[in-house]
Amino acid sequence: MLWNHNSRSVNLLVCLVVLFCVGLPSALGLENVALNKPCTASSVYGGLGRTWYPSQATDGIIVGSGWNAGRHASESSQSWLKVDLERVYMIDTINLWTEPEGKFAGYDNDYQLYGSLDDVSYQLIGEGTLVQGHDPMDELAIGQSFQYLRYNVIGGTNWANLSEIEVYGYRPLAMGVTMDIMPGNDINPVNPKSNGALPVAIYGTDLLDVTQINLDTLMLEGMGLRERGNSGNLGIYGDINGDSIDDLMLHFDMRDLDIEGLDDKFTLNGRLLDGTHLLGSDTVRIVPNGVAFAAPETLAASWGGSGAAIPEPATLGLLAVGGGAVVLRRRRRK
Ligand SMILES: [Ca+2]
Ligand SMILES: [Ca+2]
Ligand SMILES: [Ca+2]
Repeated sequence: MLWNHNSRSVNLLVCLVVLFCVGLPSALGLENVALNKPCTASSVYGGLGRTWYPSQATDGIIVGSGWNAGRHASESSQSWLKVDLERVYMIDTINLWTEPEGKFAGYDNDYQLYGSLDDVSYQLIGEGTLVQGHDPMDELAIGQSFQYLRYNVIGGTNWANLSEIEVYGYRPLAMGVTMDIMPGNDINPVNPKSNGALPVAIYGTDLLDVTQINLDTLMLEGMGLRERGNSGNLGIYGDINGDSIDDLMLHFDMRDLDIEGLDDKFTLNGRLLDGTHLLGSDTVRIVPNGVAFAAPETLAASWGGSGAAIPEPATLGLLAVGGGAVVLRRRRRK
């Protein structure tokens, strides 16, 4: 039976249910989460006295305001528009609009719509044809979580264009963070029996102000934060990768490491002060007993605020709905 041999799966399932009951508002709470979000495009038409900017595809205006690539697209020479929702949203539906009026009525775009969590790996989530004037809108049911959407025009008689993309989603489920276990060490050796502290850096970005992270919520494979000495400080803020944006340096308490089911990926969960879930991950190498593990004092010294470049921040680790649920995992009591 499931909860006899794998209580972790049950915990996750319970957390998922809790998340859906508590975390997701009713359908009445749906809003256009693409409104005024940043867009980029493969090309932009700037003729006839005006420019059809990518940003006009998320300005909330359908008639007479949209992006135009200024070219015909084809399967082998596609034009695209990309929207960054700036957070991962659970998306219910997406409405795609071409011009409902205008002098090119009847001209069309064949499109494919893609979604992505990390702007690297994209998944096809819809396709169709938008016909100016005659059939200007497609409503696509999505039911998945994404941060990035890419509208690819793959053919049609009209220049590649999009008047508006409306993305109806729930409040942000999660935001990916770039983190580094043992900054300065590419291997990240972890002795699961250690009673020490595991140093972790979370890198600030234009989107992530690390001072807005709720430190009490951070959990890494069962570990919470360890106070630094007797200072009462749980984290130190400073720029450690030299990009002039403050980062957050933390010590996780190895005594709380959840040893059951340990593998070579450590996942970080937490929340911002506004409740947004944070998710990140980094790989580690589990090493046997007896391998020296740096004491917190040594690691603190090695950080020293030198601003030295850190070589290998982890690639963005994102888990969509399931990952968000892990946030609710309880800290193990000793
Ligand atoms: Ca528009
Ligand atoms: Ca590292
Ligand atoms: Ca930085």
